[in-house]
Amino acid sequence: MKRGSITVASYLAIALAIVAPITLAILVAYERGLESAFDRAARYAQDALTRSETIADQTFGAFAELGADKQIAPCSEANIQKMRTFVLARRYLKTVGSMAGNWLVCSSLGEDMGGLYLGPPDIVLPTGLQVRKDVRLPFAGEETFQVFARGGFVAIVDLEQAVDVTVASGDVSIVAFVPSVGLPMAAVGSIRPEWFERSRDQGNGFFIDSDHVVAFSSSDRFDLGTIAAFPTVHLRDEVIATAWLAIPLGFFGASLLAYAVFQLAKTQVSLPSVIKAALRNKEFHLEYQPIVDLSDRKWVGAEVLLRWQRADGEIMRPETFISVAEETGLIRRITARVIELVEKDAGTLFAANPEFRLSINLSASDLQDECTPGLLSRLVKSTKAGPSNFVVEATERSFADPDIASKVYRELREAGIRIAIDDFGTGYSSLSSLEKFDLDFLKIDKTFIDTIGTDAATGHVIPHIVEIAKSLNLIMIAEGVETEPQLEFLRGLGVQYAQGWLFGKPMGVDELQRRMGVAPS
Ligand code: G
Ligand code: G
Ligand code: MN
Repeated sequence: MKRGSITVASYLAIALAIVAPITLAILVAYERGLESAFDRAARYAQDALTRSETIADQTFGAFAELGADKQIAPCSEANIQKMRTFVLARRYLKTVGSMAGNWLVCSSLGEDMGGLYLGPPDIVLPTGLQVRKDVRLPFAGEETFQVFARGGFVAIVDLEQAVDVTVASGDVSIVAFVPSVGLPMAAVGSIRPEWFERSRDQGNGFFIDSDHVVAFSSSDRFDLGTIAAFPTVHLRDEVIATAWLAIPLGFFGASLLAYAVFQLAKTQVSLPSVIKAALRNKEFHLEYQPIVDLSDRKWVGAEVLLRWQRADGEIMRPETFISVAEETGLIRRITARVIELVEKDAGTLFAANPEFRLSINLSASDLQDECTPGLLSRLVKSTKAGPSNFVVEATERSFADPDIASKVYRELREAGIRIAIDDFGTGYSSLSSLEKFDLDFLKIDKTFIDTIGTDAATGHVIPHIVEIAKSLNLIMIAEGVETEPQLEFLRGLGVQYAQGWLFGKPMGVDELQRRMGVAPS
């Protein structure tokens, strides 16, 4: 990624870090609000249904009780007494009685109530139940009642009690109705006719109808259903109530995230200037990891590894800064510094061991930089070493575009410096592009060495890599060898050199010097 796009990306990331948690908080608040509004409406509908079912139980219970003994005359003193005790114990029943035609003949209120004309039923339900709605009784003033009759008996109830449930606000509408005929029996508030349609034959449920939260319940014992509804303004209130909690949490999450992204972006953006300061302050040094000959374990060379120790003691690994250095062109100065540092160490190394080989890592852009061969030629001259004392390591990626790499490559060749393909097998280069170059070494990547002796899928790759190396006439160096069995396996395949913790970790030049003297031969 280029510097500019990193900055844009980090602004986007910060914006996202702020917007995402808050949006999430609002969504959560809405979900919660909706849930609690539906819960509330469902509770009202269920409450009304329970009451309605009790009323139905008491009504049908009365019919069964009064008609139980066919021997007793319906309006006998004994039966009227029975009616009285029955009503007394039934909360929703006002009166029960006996009917003839549309006349109430007698009732629990006494014989004197006989001869009250109730009028024809408003509707007769499929079950044979006659329903008279809003009936006035002479002694009850303005109050209206519902009259149910079947088989010559009548139950007079106050159905308003069914929908008289405790509610949290004055604008709740509740209706108890007969689903089979869509007949409302008792209601508070206003009910839209289409709600009956939507709630019929569906058990329990809820929906939002433009500006109302609606819940419905239906009885599985009676032809009875209830609907409760209230305006969605309450939903908004619930959402706002939840949002008061969720949004601050969202803000908190947002600021944490934004801070983290900002810090990350800052180190990314400021890394180039920190690298420049590190170059000025000489914070870079080198370590050397021995490369051994597998036939006798002799230390024949070393890979030069760059280390950056910051003022606070923190060691920065090349992975963290090489790519940024490449993007910003700072790699040129870093490579120049590496060569400068090698120049200082090389003299003593070669004096003790003239055949010793130093491998210097070059990045892909070093291989496109026309100054690189010059830098290396000067190194060869100033160390009074031969060109074969130096190897440059470049990844497969560096050779991916033969046209770009070839000029620097040719000059290095001409100077007699040898070239290794680093991390072989992990890049994307095609073999045909590698074939265009005449190279010297192939470094088998540690990921393949790790699979030796395991049954990982990539475990069978090494023999193929060895084939490729042999066909391209390349000397092999295995990287990251940690165990004797790995060493034996590689030696068996004809791999000539290796590098790894089995022989030595990266170390300072003094330690390298000292241990070279005592290395096994
Ligand atoms: O040992 P270390 O973890 O530092 O190696 C990590 C990677 O960094 C290796 O792939 C190595 O090739 C790369 N590297 C180490 N030193 C240098 C250097 O001086 N220049 C470049 N371009 N890459 C290096
Ligand atoms: O340039 P290259 O990609 O080969 O870098 C080698 C890296 O591998 C360095 O970071 C070095 O410290 C690391 N390394 C070298 N030998 C071993 C080893 O035997 N085991 C492990 N775990 N790492 C190693
Ligand atoms: Mn390397």
